[in-house]
Amino acid sequence: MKKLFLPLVAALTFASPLLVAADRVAAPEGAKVYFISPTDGETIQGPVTVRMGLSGMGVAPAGVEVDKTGHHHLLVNKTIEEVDLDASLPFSDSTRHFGGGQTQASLDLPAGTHTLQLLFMDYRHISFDPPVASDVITVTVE
Ligand SMILES: [Cu+2]
Repeated sequence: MKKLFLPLVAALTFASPLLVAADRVAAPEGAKVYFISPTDGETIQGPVTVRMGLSGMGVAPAGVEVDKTGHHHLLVNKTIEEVDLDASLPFSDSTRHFGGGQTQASLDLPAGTHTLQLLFMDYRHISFDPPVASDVITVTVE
């Protein structure tokens, strides 16, 4: 057991991050993701309608591997600097996936000021290289 276990741990510890990092798919040149709505600084009443724009790439559902496609992710009160871009993005209220290929969503946010950022990722929920991410916008929900 010991003989088998130690090399396995060593392999996972040292090899795994390198393999994942090397595995990031290159983003097509000029690929862009951006908010159609809301706009930066907007004040909103009720649910926030998020319309996600994309150019230079196409949308495909999660799990479907097609060249130059991926699906939208929305970071709520979080930015890509706080995300491990080499790993599959976790599913949470602050890291939302639109794995069905949605380009629009209705978001219930508590009253107050929130930041939003779009991050377009591949069929495995892993970032492209360089990341295809929008500007960070700030919205106020009344
Ligand atoms: Cu995803």
